[in-house]
Amino acid sequence: MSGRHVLALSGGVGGAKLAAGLAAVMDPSELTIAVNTGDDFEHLGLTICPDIDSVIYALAGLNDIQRGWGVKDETWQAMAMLRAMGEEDWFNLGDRDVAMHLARSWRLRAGESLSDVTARLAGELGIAHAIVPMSDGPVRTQVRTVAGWTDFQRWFVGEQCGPAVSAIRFEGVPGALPSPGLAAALGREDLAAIVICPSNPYLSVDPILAVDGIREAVAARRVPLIAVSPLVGGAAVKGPLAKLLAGMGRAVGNAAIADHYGDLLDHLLIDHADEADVSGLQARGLQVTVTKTMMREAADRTRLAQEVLALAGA
Ligand code: FO1
Repeated sequence: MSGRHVLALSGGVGGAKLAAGLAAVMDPSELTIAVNTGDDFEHLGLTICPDIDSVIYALAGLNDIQRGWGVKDETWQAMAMLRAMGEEDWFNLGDRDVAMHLARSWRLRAGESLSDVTARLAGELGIAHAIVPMSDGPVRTQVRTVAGWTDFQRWFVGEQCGPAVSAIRFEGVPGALPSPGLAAALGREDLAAIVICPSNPYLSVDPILAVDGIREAVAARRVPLIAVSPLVGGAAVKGPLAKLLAGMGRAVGNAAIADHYGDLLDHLLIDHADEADVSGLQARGLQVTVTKTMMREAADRTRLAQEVLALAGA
């Protein structure tokens, strides 16, 4: 492999961990992290971009590991005050975290693009690597439950993923162009690999692939597409993936992940706990690496990143 650049596609928490691992072992010139913005929404007049925030906080070393989202050493005075004033309190904005949403929102309102705002805020927090939104246009994930179509965060946080999901759609596509950073990374002569971080295929990666031209560009690539499975031991590490699969009548296993990505996928990294999946995955022509995919410590993230890069030849 002659290329050196890696394009990583990431959702929130799990994806952000591998993205942080890649950033820890790669020069900023070698990595583009394109992030799902389907989870974004407007709340209390602020534009919240949860997956961009998760990636920025993870790379800046500011992420709260226990909670899984938001900033560490957080306090909640603003929420308490909002509650006292009878404002909506189903979505928690910490005192430190709210600064991110304030800074992003006024800059967007002043006419800056989401790409520019993201690059600026990440840079100010000391991040040298490129974190780019999948698109500068609004794309909003919605889920269909018995109650009808619901905005993603309303279901995910407001309803704690309770109601079963029968369909998912991404409002704004077609019509949302890839961000300049994502388009540039896909077009690079020195692209070595596309890496799908361990994020939810349906809720975090599909929105990225749904952006105008991205699925086609990824399908037409001349480089390997390497995914890290978001499943460990036949269960989702975090989030509603297992519930979504069950709702589709699918067993919670790597076969479902492989089926979902189909021909796009060349190589799947799975956890030791799922070793039994290897022969079935190989039988469908996939290359499979069995490793430790659970990332509890910084050392886990960098080791997994190194393994992915070795497979990419980058
Ligand atoms: N997740 C929660 O479960 N509860 C919250 O109150 C919450 C607030 C929140 C605020 C800012 C932010 O950037 C993320 C936040 N998240 C919260 C996480 C987020 O809803 C999800 O983890 C992602 O959208 C899924 O990737």
